[in-house]
Amino acid sequence: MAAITANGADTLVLVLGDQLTPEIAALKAAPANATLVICEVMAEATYVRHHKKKIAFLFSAMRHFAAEMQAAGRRVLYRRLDDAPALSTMTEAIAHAVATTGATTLHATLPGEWRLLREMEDWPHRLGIDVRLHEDDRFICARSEFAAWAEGRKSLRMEYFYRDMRRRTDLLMEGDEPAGGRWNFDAENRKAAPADMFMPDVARFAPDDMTQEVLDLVGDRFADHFGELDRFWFAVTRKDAESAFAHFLREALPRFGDYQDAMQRDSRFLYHSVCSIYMNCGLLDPFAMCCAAEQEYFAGRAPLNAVEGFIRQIIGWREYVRGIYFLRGPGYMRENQLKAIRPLPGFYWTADTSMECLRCTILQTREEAYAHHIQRLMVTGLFALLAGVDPHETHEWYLMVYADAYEWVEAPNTIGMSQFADGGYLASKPYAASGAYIDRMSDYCGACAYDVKQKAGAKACPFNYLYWDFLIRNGERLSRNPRLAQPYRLLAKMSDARRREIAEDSRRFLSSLS
Ligand code: FAD
Ligand code: DLZ
Ligand code: SF4
Repeated sequence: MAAITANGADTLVLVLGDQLTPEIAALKAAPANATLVICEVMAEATYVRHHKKKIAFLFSAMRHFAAEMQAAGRRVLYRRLDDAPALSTMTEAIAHAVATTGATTLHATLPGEWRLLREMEDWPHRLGIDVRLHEDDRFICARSEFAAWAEGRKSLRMEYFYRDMRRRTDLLMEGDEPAGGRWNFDAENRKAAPADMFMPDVARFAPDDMTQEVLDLVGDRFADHFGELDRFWFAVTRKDAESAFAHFLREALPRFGDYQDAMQRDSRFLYHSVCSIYMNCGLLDPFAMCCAAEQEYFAGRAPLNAVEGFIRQIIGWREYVRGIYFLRGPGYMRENQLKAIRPLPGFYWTADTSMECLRCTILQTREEAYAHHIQRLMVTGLFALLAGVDPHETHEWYLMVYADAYEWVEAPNTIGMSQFADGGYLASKPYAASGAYIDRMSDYCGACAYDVKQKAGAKACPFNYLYWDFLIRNGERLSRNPRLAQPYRLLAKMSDARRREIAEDSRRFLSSLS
């Protein structure tokens, strides 16, 4: 698709790579003859060095979106990465668009990262244009509404926020009561998957010519970024993303709840939707997805524990973490209340480790730019937490390696939920566990060089001693947490010899990482 020059329009509408929604706020607010500006820029692909598949996915989805908007009669100014003159930042791209069109007004929708918001706030002054920034109404809860909900609360637990969202959306409600008499069916959603169970595959789409062109570009220009480009199967249009979601409703939703926390070596997606990629860039509408899932329950095609669990992840967790991100401000990404300073181990990039759970999850991440929630939280996240890895490094890793990662959703999950670096603002206790958790929920341990049943020594599963070492190391900060009372009681009864053994195993193992 050739770049198109706009003539004379005095209004631009910026559509970012994660705003590919025809009804996005800025497009609704601007006049119909305004020029859409969509730009591939180096700075957005490299402010962290994103996974190759993530860049290819977004560039291809942006190009397809631009073509659709043009076909629908909209005027589009599309900049490809290699278009001349070379422009490397969003500010430079907008300055160029302003200069070539003579525009005086720019409509934009609130970006999902503080970094870009700060850059945009400078545009009226730097570029001499009137910038009209609109709230992103693809989210159910506006930033101001979340702030009002949070105001004066001692603790911001997701569960209470979620109940309000259920009432507000009327999803799975029977009058004022939750369907089935309970708000949350999570207790039923913790089954391990049997080895011989049928697993549906994710919906896969062959790259068309436009995607192939982008794959060549990314392979050439981002060759040294993490991740593999082969076997690219993501949907890059709304139509295909909708059919991927329909495939999930049909094939996987009924068992989504039961096996939500399960992990399997040979099944990378289990019963997950693999739709965050599409939702987060605007190809799918989260609320419409929840309504469609609710219909599956009403029609008797999916059980309540599955449908409630799915809806909770979206109107609960997804909205809640965004609220936290904007409430806590740009300093949140630097929080480090456990004072963890270890560099991220090199195997997070190479998958070269004898710990099978980490090896499989990182390998999958390298190949797919996807891992499901429990792999992120209870494998890579758990290891970084227990090993005391600098949370900012961990945060940047997650932001780089997953195709669905934008700071508004990634940072609260990493800094708050996974690394407890905000000291418990988001989570009531750290997600710390020994190898027994991974053994119960996965088939990784049977194929591992370490023994999950051994507690000490060179063969023992490292999670088993690192768990206790983490609790001992952070005793001053964590031992008064009521939700950790039981492990700290056990620790109080532990012999000095056993404590020395834990310290020695941990020291030996952790020093081998560097
Ligand atoms: P499913 O299991 O099918 O869940 C359905 C949907 O619920 C997801 O598509 C997603 O939109 C939403 N959802 C589920 N859990 C969460 C959550 N904790 N926070 C927000 N939304 C949620 N999710 C991202 O979208 N982008 C990220 O960058 C991201 N980084 C994460 C980092 C860490 C350390 C952890 C622990 C979690 C992170 N998550 C992130 C949340 C979650 O892991 C992903 O949303 C999920 O794995 C996406 O896969 P799926 O679409 O198959 O999800
Ligand atoms: C992630 C990303 C990448 C890789 N490239 C672009 C791009 O070239 N142009 C663009 O508009 N957006 C891109 N994005 C998404 C932005 O980084 C995202 O909009 C901000 O981080 C705010 O969420
Ligand atoms: Fe992971 Fe430990 Fe199991 Fe190995 S034994 S797969 S390191 S939990």
